[in-house]
Amino acid sequence: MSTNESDKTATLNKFEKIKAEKDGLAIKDELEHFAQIGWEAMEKSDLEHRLKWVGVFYRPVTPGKFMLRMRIPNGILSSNQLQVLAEIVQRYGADGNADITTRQNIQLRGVRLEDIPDIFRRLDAVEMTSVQSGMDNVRNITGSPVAGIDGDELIDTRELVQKVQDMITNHGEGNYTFSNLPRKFNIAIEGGRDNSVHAEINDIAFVPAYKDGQLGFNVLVGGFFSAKRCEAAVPLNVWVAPNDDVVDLCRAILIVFRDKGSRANRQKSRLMWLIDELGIDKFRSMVEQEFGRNLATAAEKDEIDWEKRDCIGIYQQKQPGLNYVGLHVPVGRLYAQDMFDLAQLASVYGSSEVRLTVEQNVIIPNIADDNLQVFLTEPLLEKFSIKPRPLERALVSCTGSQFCNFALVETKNQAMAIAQQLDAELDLPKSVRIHWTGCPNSCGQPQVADIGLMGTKVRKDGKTVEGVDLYMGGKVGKDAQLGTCVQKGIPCDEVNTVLKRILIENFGAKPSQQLQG
Ligand code: SRM
Ligand code: SF4
Repeated sequence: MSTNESDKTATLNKFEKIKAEKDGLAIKDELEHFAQIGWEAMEKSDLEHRLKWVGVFYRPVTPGKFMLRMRIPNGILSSNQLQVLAEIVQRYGADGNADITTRQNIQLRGVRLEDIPDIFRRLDAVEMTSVQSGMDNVRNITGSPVAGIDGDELIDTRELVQKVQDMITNHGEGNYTFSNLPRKFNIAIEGGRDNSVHAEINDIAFVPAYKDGQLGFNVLVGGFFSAKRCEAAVPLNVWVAPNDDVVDLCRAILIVFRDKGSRANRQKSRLMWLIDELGIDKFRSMVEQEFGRNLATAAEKDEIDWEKRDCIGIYQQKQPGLNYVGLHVPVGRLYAQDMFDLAQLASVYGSSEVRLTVEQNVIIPNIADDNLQVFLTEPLLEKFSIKPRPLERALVSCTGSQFCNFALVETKNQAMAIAQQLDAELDLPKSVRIHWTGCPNSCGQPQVADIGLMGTKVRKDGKTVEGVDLYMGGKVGKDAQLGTCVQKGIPCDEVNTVLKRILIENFGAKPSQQLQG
């Protein structure tokens, strides 16, 4: 080893050393063996880290019951695929459930390691994969949840998202070219003007824009949240046509990140840190070199003003006579029976397709006008409403302490209980987006919410109790901006009172007529 190389190795962080010893993806050939020896006999670095390269997450909170993070490109899956996921969680009885994630994805819970080879065979049979969904890989790629069915859409993102995923994962087989990035990486492709994917919080975001009359994408780079720093993505000053150039540009950016990104301090390894180090112009020219041809400069920003939509409720599609219906799934939590029911509803009334949103909800597309009224009488719609109350409607929550060992607070149950109570106590002119996140990692994206709540520990009456830091001012869609922390350390048992005051003072809430009467 040369001096330079040994210097480089000396500065590698713990995770880089683990990856240097054995690429995380190599684990995919050892799964049968692990299933036989059991998780207790596995080497720690394989158990706690490398399994994440195939989407299998060891949960210290529930040892032996693993989480399986899928890849669901553009958040679209067939009834058949959803049914297979339902069968997997059903097998685990009370331990089995699933969460729709803030990346339009699904995570399964309760999974046993000994079942993984069988589960992977079943996923393979329905063309699903969980490969490279954790650790230093590209996460689920998000796209417009109403791609191909929205009358106002600009670009149908479905095929592009799939192609980018196929390039990165080698069609779901796993791809060593991108299995050792310096850090996690997020890609989003927006197809409308309402920024349904929160473009600006992704490492690469494609945002529709006209250049010389042609529709394509402006490209933003470097958006991310971390405990140390949160940044909105910045313009790369690039416009690409909505074709394979999107795939090639992702490849080029990933290669520059892979080869030049910092592997020393893990808190400073996301793409934005590299952009800072190089400057955006140098970064752009390195990407262009890797891209192999000239990149067009960005198009003028499109000035059409659209409000962010949540897609809950009934909407006519661009296809005459067809509708999509958005169902509210409280904090994204699904049980096996819910998944079977959703799959069945989509088959009976729609086109056997189910879609997910980054707000952790579900859309069933392609319901004919004639079937709509009967569909609306289905019992599942009592649980997954098309008309939730204003606070429940826009509630988002990360996993929290029920399953996540980083969590400083319980999130999902608490978020629901408080939203339901405030919905009962207040009349709101419109829904207010409240996002809960259990720790500063910000998986629940409190910085994009009207009101964000980030878990923390607080001293109250001489005791350490669960609390939150309060974020406000997050704006999505046009003129998106990140919210900032406005109040620190609110004990959880005081959150209700604090939110009530804010909702009345800032969001036009009034004490409920029913309560007054
Ligand atoms: Fe996240 C780590 C859950 C979206 C930032 N995230 C984790 C882990 C894997 C930590 C762990 O091992 O326990 C959590 C798994 C808990 C569990 O059992 O579910 C976890 N993150 C989630 C999910 C499930 C939250 C949710 O309830 O929806 C989301 C899964 C998305 C997916 O399908 O892939 C999720 N995480 C996000 C987002 C939001 C987004 O992508 O829009 C962010 C902020 C955006 C970003 O990454 O820039 C996010 N997660 C993090 C971070 C901080 C990253 C950093 O650069 O420091 C960590 C910790 C880390 O990577 O070191 C983390
Ligand atoms: Fe876990 Fe923290 Fe992410 Fe919530 S924000 S899922 S508590 S890592």
